[in-house]
Amino acid sequence: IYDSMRGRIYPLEGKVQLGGLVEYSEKLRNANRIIIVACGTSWHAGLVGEYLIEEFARLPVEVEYASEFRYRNPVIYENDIVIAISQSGETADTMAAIELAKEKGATILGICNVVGSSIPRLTHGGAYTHAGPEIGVASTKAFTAQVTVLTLIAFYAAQIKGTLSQSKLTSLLTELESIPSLVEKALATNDIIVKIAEEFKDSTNCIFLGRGTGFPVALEGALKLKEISYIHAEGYPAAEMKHGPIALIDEQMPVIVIATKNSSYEKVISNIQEVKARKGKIIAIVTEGDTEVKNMADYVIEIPHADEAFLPLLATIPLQLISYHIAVMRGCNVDQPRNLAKSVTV
Ligand code: F1P
Repeated sequence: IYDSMRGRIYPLEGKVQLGGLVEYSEKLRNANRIIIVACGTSWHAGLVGEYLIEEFARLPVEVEYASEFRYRNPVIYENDIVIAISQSGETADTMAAIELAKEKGATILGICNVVGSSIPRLTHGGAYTHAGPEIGVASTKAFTAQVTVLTLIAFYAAQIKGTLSQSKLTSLLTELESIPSLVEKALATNDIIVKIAEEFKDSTNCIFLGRGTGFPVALEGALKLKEISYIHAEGYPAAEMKHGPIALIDEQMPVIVIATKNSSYEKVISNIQEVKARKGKIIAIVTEGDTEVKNMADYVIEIPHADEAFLPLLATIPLQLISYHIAVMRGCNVDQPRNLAKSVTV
């Protein structure tokens, strides 16, 4: 199905291809729920998918760790759509979660990177991300590619369900075309990130905060730092900080905050103030030209302005670069981190 569908263009103004997923538009129209199953970085992409699909298509989404889902006897209905996300296409827990959902009669769609891997063969249909081979163990470009597909699914489902005005959809699709050049600009933050990495490379802990889709981005930023730099890091929804992690903040604690100009901007500013009041060090990812956060933060990393729907695609890049530079400065092998396997097949 994947290959036979490649090249089909869904009528999102003729601009968007979603591989074999377009075969399932009727299922999508009639589904009461989407369940996303994945592990690790792919699970974080799934969370972004939840926020965007619920926001745009008003379709309930649950995001499950495949390793829990497969063992916990979950409720699965025949008209559920299960989306399995996997870079390698070989993750054992994700495969077992698919088998379980299939037994219950759900429709299984896949988002995978490795063409010809096992998971696409287990699904009814899906889309390949075609992000190219991930040379390193830790998923990076596969993550942004997965998020791109999920963003498109959110737009697609919104169009099918009629939950988004044509003018909003058109403006999002127009902006979508500028994302590659905005990503280039986000990559140009490299120089300031080298300085930040130099200052924080010897940290033993780090907190990542974000709201809305900035929250899964924060989780992913923390995972990358753990995976390749071996620094203990936690990602939190910014407002959850006061329910525990705030106790950890002192002058030694770097706090990386996604503070771009979007619907949660004002609330994030108050979270930054809470950290500053406890002498934490703020590294803020801000929208180009921001002055308010700049006055409060120890460091700012400016990324270009874009609709909130595209925030995860842009804000992820500096976080990946921070982990990369810190890891290199600490002498870690960024491609082959200790104890990690590219495909977790057991
Ligand atoms: C999931 C994953 C990766 C992580 C590492 C171990 O793999 O947790 O996110 O970076 O490589 O496996 P996948 O199902 O997306 O291939």
